Amino acid sequence: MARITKVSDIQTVAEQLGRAASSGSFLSLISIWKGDITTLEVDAIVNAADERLLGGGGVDGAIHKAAGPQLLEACRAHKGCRTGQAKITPGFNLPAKYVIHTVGPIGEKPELLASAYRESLNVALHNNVRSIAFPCISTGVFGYPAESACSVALSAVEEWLGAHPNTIERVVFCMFNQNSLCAYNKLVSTIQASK
Ligand code: AR6
Repeated sequence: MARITKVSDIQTVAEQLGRAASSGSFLSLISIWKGDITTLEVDAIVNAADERLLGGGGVDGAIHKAAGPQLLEACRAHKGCRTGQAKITPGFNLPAKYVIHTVGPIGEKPELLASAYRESLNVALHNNVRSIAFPCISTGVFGYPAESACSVALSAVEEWLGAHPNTIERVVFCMFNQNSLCAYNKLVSTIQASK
């Protein structure tokens, strides 16, 4: 069994930067964390699925494997999910309580990618989720370049959190490879410099 990481053990970006961000500010609500999303103990992890919601490779395959076969049954009941939308299931054997399944675009389509982040957060809000972890949606099999995907992801989440204060307490951006981690860190430095 892989080691489980609790959200309370993950530093916020504000903490990582060693700066006193006012509570509720964007940098105090987000974390950049490197590792396997299936090992995170958060209220919800997000799955980068496809429109059929029947499992697949990449993070989708890893989540189904760790959650167990009940996840596929729960997904079937949803009868698919449109690109840019999101659906929720229990997490079954995962340390996360829920899985929010979203479908990112194939290729570089920023509006649909932003929608996948926003709709996942909307579904989270309606299910009283306080902590949520995202993988780098669309940047694997779906071929979205990591740097531009990170930029869309951070803007969409910042905008959503700004519009929904005092709701979700932590958004973890889960990086599985060095490429995505570098892209995120670069962007966070830019955000930090501009605030
Ligand atoms: N934890 C966190 N991130 C991961 C993990 C993991 N265990 N495994 C991979 N990643 P991808 P997509 C990262 O291809 O591009 C599936 O077959 C990976 O390094 O999983 O949205 C679905 O069924 C990359 O940065 O998703 C769809 O058919 C990111 O997750 C299709 O792939 C996304 O890569 C969706 O493609």
